[in-house]
Amino acid sequence: MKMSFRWYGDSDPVTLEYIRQIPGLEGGIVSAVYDVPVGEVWPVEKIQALKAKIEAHGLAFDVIESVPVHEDIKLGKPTRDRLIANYQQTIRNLAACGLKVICYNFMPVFDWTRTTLAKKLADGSTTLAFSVKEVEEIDISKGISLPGWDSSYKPEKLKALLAEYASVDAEKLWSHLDYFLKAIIPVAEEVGIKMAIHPDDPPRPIFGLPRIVKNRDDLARLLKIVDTPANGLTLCSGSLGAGPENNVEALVREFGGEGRIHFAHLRNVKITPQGDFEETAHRSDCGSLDMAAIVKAYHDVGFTGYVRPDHGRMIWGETGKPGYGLYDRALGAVYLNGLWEAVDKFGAR
Ligand code: DNO
Repeated sequence: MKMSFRWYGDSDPVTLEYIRQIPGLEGGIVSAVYDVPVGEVWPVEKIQALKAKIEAHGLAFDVIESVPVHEDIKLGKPTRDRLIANYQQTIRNLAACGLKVICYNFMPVFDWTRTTLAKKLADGSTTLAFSVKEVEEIDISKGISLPGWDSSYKPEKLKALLAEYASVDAEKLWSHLDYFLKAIIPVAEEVGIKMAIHPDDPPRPIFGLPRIVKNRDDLARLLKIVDTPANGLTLCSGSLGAGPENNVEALVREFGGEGRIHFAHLRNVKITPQGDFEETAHRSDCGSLDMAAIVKAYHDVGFTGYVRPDHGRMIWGETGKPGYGLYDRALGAVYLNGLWEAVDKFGAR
């Protein structure tokens, strides 16, 4: 596996100067072009400028997270054909610049969702948490008051968007994903890009919006739509692992064994049977997931793709983008590389 690290560009308080000091980042930086509106083509010049900046710090740039999918595509609106053509062109442009993997998601309206951005833990660190009850109590039709999303949509825009989704149930959303994949995967295949869909986080419908990439059967169905390696997964242990029915290690063995995982997000969560969870340090004994067993599963299936330590807690007084501080993610990268090195050198009993 190739360890990588997410960087949010020039506005990220975690700088490339700091990131390069983390040992073992063979997979380099995971980033994106952030100043092109969703749905428009990413110009080659912008991709190249980003790549040059990253490479100037001695780091590789192979993985994009994410090229966002416009809501009109998820809604199946007539405008989708133009937007899909733009997405295809962005794939071509990224390939022309030497990128290898594109992470994206197909979650309606909201990407990852939490109810608390800074839950205080016993050791004084803070972390992201999700409560089913709290999310059910949020009335987003009155305007949004959701941690991390407050300023993303004006209330009227959100209301209109939710109204449009009223007629999109899970099967409709599947048909829109089907249409999208059949259009973009052949392009990705032709130019040598691996598409890697990120699962829904948390893996359950929220605010009445369908979510269709949340468990083993969804992943299997999705991969069959275009049954070729270019149609692959970002297997996020924390997103899928927040679903009590999901066994992440088994998912790695099944889909990694079939060569369909191109990007692994590794983080730990402490979950309850009701679906509540909080994010923990990466170590196995801090959360509900056995990270050592998951890393071993990747090793056993001969995984050669990209990995990144996913969200970390906020520790040592750090402030910044929730989940994306430097310290806990750096500890995660080193811990996960250590697990890999141990399995690699000594096998596991
Ligand atoms: C959360 C991330 C997600 C991910 C997107 C991919 O921290 O893992 O926001 O980047 O879902 O499109």
